[in-house]
Amino acid sequence: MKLRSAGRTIALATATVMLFAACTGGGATQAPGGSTAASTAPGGSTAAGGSAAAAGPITVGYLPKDIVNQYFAAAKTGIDKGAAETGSKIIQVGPNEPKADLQVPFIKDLTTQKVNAIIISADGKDEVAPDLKAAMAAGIKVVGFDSSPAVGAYNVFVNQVDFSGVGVNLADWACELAPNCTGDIAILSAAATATNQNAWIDLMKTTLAGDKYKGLKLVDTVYGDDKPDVSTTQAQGLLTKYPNLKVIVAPTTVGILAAAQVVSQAGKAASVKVTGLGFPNDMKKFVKDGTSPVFGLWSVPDLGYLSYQVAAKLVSGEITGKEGETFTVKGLNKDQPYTIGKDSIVILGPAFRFDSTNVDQFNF
Ligand code: RAM
Repeated sequence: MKLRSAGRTIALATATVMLFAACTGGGATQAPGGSTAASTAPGGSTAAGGSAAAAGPITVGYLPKDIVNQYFAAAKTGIDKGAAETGSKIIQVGPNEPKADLQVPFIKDLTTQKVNAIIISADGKDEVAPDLKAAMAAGIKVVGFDSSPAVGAYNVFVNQVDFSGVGVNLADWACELAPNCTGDIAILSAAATATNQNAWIDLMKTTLAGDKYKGLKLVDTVYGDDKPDVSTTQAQGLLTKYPNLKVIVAPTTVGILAAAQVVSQAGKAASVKVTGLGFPNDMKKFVKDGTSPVFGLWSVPDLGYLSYQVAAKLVSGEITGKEGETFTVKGLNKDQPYTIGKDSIVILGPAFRFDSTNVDQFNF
């Protein structure tokens, strides 16, 4: 799915902003083991076809890539909103840095705790798979979101947007920002093992092979590990190593901010542009100073809210994760049904394109 046109996006922005007003407390980072909402007996059930609101309280382990990245705090606001509707308990756990081997002990611990469901953004799809499979064997429902565990190691993966759509958008924005769609471009990614970034990058490369992009030369892909300091160093390294660089493409909210700061502070906004996936509030000033005229993202709280609802519906038995199953979530997808697709993937959609015409209308 391609990002929506500016006109359509503005209309959707209002809904997003309202959602944020309704469900965020400022997006503060949660400490490991923090919880929300009242805890009651887990394992509520509902008749098949019933809404999640009728599903009763459950206990859900929330395991983001790391607990420092504000992206996952934003997602948690949506998870908390869903939990609050049913009195469910959310147990947030996770590493201080996005490393798959550091996620494994948390999966084991949540399994021992016999939570009803785990919502995970995987730092590496294969590393976490054996323990997620063990959790599933113990009766725990596993919802991958944002960055997918390996197929077979989750019941449903909630994807923010269609992978190939993001790949096309990244290539298109680079083309739009490079003079006459020509010159050197480089990618500043998150962790090298991140399933979501790797999928987007692969599909961006496929897109770049098209005739329209023949003037663009992808000179490097570097990894900032979703850490501000590492991302900053990597962005500085790109500027030094590639004096003719025209665009840095950072498909990570941490990387795009670091790259924009580096380019802006180096006084290079006239010759090097930054694009990718970022929060409007982080990037507004870089839209204005010309460093980052266009970038995109989806509603991160909506992604969390949908992930919670999918977890609740799996626990209640309303869905099993089988391809072709449908379900609705009030307030999302214009109240129309979602359909579980191949590899048990559900796509949130749509994402937004941000530029000078609309970025000020967003507040997240
Ligand atoms: C970072 C993380 C996250 C990704 C966003 C776009 O915050 O890597 O997984 O979805 O960027």
